[in-house]
Amino acid sequence: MKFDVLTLFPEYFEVLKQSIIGRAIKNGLIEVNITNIRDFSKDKHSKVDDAPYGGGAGMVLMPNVVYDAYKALDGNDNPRVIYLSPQGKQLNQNKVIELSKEKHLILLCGHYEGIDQRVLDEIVDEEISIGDYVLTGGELPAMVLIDSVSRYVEGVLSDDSSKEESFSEGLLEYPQYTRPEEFLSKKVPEVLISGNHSNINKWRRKEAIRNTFLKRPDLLKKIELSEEDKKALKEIENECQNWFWPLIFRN
Ligand code: 4FV
Repeated sequence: MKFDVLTLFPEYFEVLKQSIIGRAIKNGLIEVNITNIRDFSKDKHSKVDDAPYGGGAGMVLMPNVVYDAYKALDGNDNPRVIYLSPQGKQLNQNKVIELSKEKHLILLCGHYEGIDQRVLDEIVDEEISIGDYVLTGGELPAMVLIDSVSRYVEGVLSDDSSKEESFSEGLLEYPQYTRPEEFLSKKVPEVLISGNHSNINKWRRKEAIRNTFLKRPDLLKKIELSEEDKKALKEIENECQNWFWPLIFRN
């Protein structure tokens, strides 16, 4: 999978050379090319931004430098152009999985007040946001997208942990434990050291439902629960009732 990034701050992406993504790049599983938009400024001072027509605060990235940087990329394999912006649809696991099926993504990183609308209309296929807050630039969102999408590229993750994780089935994850068996006089749940894998899976499914019920009940509405899940959810609701009401009516 190939990522082309158009940015004014290529140094931002040095961190991608670390850890799992760094190894995936070294092993040729993914390719990340960083293009500095400023290299396409024909201005003697490498100017890339200008004041907004109509007045107002801040500066706007000029259309021609962005367009020339884009045109310099190889577009033979019909790349999908994504503009990272707060106006985009929010990135979620389903979108991540969808994008991981693409061969070539071009990620356009904004800065200042944004980019001239005419070049966006000309080259952008899709706008994606990583959340309803304003950042100083699109670089961090681009890295969030590269990291989350690369995890679905075959071979990037050593084991198939991407298959069973938060949001993979629309549920949050179950709690994890590892050695030591006792920590601050807290023991690991018995079932996890029982070796009985069907009980372990049942327990993990129930705890995933519990976490989702307590932390993201909105997700529960979006997924199809099995009869066993519904039974587990009922038990969880009752358990919550048992500690909730006494709390409310404690004298
Ligand atoms: C952003 C976001 C974001 C807006 C102005 C860059 C900044 C500046 N991008 N998800 N949230 N972008 O805040 O994607 O151009």
